[in-house]
Amino acid sequence: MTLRCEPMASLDNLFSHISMLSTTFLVVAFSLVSFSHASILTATPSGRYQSTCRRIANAISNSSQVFYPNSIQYDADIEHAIVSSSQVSACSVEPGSAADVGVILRVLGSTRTPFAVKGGGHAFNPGFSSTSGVQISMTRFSNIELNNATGTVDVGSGVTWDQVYAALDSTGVNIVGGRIPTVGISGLTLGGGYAFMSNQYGLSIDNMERYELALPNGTITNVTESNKDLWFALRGGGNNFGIVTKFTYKTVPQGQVWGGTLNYNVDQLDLVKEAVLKFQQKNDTKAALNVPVIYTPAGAISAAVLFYNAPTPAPGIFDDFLAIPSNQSDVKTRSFADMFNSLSFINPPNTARGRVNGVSVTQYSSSVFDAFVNQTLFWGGKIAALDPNLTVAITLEPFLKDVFSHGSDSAFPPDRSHALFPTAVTFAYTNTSLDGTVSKALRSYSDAVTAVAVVDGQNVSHAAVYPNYALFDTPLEDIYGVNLPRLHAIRKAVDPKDVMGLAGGFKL
Ligand SMILES: Cc1cc2nc3c(=O)[nH]c(=O)nc-3n(C[C@H](O)[C@H](O)[C@H](O)COP(=O)(O)OP(=O)(O)OC[C@H]3O[C@@H](n4cnc5c(N)ncnc54)[C@H](O)[C@@H]3O)c2cc1C
Ligand SMILES: *[C@@H]1O[C@H](CO)[C@@H](O)[C@H](O)[C@H]1NC(C)=O
Ligand SMILES: *[C@@H]1O[C@H](CO)[C@@H](O)[C@H](O)[C@H]1NC(C)=O
Ligand SMILES: *[C@@H]1O[C@H](CO)[C@@H](O)[C@H](O)[C@H]1NC(C)=O
Ligand SMILES: *[C@@H]1O[C@H](CO)[C@@H](O)[C@H](O)[C@H]1NC(C)=O
Ligand SMILES: *[C@@H]1O[C@H](CO)[C@@H](O)[C@H](O)[C@H]1NC(C)=O
Ligand SMILES: *[C@@H]1O[C@H](CO)[C@@H](O)[C@H](O)[C@H]1NC(C)=O
Ligand SMILES: *[C@@H]1O[C@H](CO)[C@@H](O)[C@H](O)[C@H]1NC(C)=O
Ligand SMILES: *[C@@H]1O[C@H](CO)[C@@H](O)[C@H](O)[C@H]1NC(C)=O
Ligand SMILES: *[C@@H]1O[C@H](CO)[C@@H](O)[C@H](O)[C@H]1NC(C)=O
Ligand SMILES: CC(=O)N[C@H]1CO[C@H](CO)[C@@H](O)[C@@H]1O
Repeated sequence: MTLRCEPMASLDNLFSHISMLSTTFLVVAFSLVSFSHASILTATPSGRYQSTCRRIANAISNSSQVFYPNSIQYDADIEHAIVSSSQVSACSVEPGSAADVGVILRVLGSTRTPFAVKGGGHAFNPGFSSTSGVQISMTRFSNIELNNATGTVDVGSGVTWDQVYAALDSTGVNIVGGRIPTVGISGLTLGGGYAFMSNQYGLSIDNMERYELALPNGTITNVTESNKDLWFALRGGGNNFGIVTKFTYKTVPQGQVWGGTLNYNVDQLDLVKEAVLKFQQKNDTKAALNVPVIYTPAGAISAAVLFYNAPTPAPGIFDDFLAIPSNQSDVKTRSFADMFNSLSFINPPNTARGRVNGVSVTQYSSSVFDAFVNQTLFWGGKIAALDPNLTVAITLEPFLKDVFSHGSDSAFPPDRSHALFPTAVTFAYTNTSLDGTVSKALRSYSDAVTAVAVVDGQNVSHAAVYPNYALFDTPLEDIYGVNLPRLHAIRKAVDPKDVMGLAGGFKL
């Protein structure tokens, strides 16, 4: 059965959403209009890689195409979720077959041309899926195919999670993946994949059947559990081992869910903290909780995204959150796709610049919660003085202690014996001179919270940072830990000419 992809409607964003509800906090008046990044970026394309572009155009089949600046396709291909992740490339290419991805990799490798691979384009780190060389966009890999007999879904690597959930809506099954619309399946799955259903089934990488992969030398192969090394490496190892053209996920049963968002005002933070502390004592695999905390000049405001994987939650599980006075609630029984689509407001507008870092802790204790709030207010205040458009938004995401017990050894996480709460800290801003300042702030933020967690007794001074949240200069040891030597060895064997080293990312 082939399912149709539904395009997403244009998105609201978290901060304007909350502002609409509580007009006192109109601190973040982001425009909701989306722009093509080509019209924002000022650089002109380098002439340097034009011969590579032409060689690719001559080598690919008619299912694929090369595009140049001043075309609609080129603009779409270099576009990212935030503007600081977009770059002016010499050309873009939209491969239409796995074989052509192999052809393209061979040309790029033999000419040593810098390139980038873009799935959903949600990387916040500059250069991770953008380049001044050849921009590859996987957009033509758009198929979503459910095979209910084998309990698997094939998903093309250009697909985004909203398209997946729309296609699987009312099929009675689902796959374990992203929580926010427009994020790509590719980057999320290659880095790990924290999901609403992770307490029940693990990460996205714990629910894989197969990868169709264009190896760095251009050969197309299927990677399954029987390929010991690549199976290990692809689950968390990012874009180091080739370009994935198709992900085959195992399905899980899916009925109606219960959930939605509660928005709280400034003065409710103590109650939110108490509720978070109590929630972490519970042990229900069907329950998931995300708590955004957002900087405003008047203090930190918070929200609670509640999720229960059944039409009715277990008695009492979310009562503490429901009891806190809230300005708005859309918590109800609904389809999974409807719950998911209601969270599109968490995306920053695509005109913003942005940086994210992950802070891994094993518990949101009282002092760790306070440290997150303090750092959010401290850096929010400092940087808002340089950019009134700043938003600082973090998301607390507690999981059960055994969240990593649902899968086998993988590149990430390096230690599956206990949970790490990955905690995304996001800065979105428009002042173009602040990139370095914000990166420094994020490092300092992370160090400060980690120090408090260590004092709290948490063994996190070298806890693995989630690769999909980690700031670009995070040392590889702090992501892959004890797995690093094995990953280096696999990378050398699979990519002796370091072709994937021509693309940005956490490079092994
Ligand atoms: C609003 C928001 C919500 C998020 N929610 C979640 C969440 O719920 N759970 C979670 O775990 N993470 C989440 N993330 C983090 C997310 O997993 C990463 O941003 C991820 O990198 C996005 O994947 P992408 O395909 O959209 O990004 P891209 O920028 O396209 O790619 C990211 C990386 O993957 C590489 N890549 C992309 N496609 C391929 C391919 N086909 N083959 C090889 N390499 C490839 C790129 O080269 C790049 O290095 C969220 C991020 C944002 C911004
Ligand atoms: C693409 O090429 C194939 C042969 O390789 C041909 O059969 C097909 O008609 C071509 N399609 C288009 C749109 O040109
Ligand atoms: C797929 O299988 C599940 C049981 O595993 C069933 O509930 C569902 O109705 C099936 N869906 C379709 C579209 O056949
Ligand atoms: C990968 O596996 C699928 C499904 O079994 C098969 O159709 C495809 O031909 C395989 N591809 C390669 C390159 O072996
Ligand atoms: C959680 O519940 C499961 C059984 O449902 C049990 O095996 C596990 O030990 C419990 N964990 C904690 C921390 O209570
Ligand atoms: C808040 O953060 C600042 C900056 O890191 C630090 O100097 C201060 O001690 C922190 N306050 C508390 C109460 O932790
Ligand atoms: C942008 O940030 C710089 C510091 O990096 C600051 O000097 C400048 O005043 C800021 N611009 C505006 C318009 O606030
Ligand atoms: C803030 O946003 C407004 C409106 O988009 C813009 O005009 C202004 O230049 C931005 N300020 C900074 C410091 O970037
Ligand atoms: C602490 O964490 C490190 C990984 O960061 C691990 O190697 C070590 O075994 C842990 N120590 C204890 C006592 O759990
Ligand atoms: C390509 O790389 C794979 C994996 O290392 C290897 O098995 C294969 O022989 C290589 N193919 C060619 C043509 O070199
Ligand atoms: C319950 C609650 O927090 N209500 C707030 C909703 O927003 C308005 C406007 O900001 C506040 O005045 C209320 O206190």
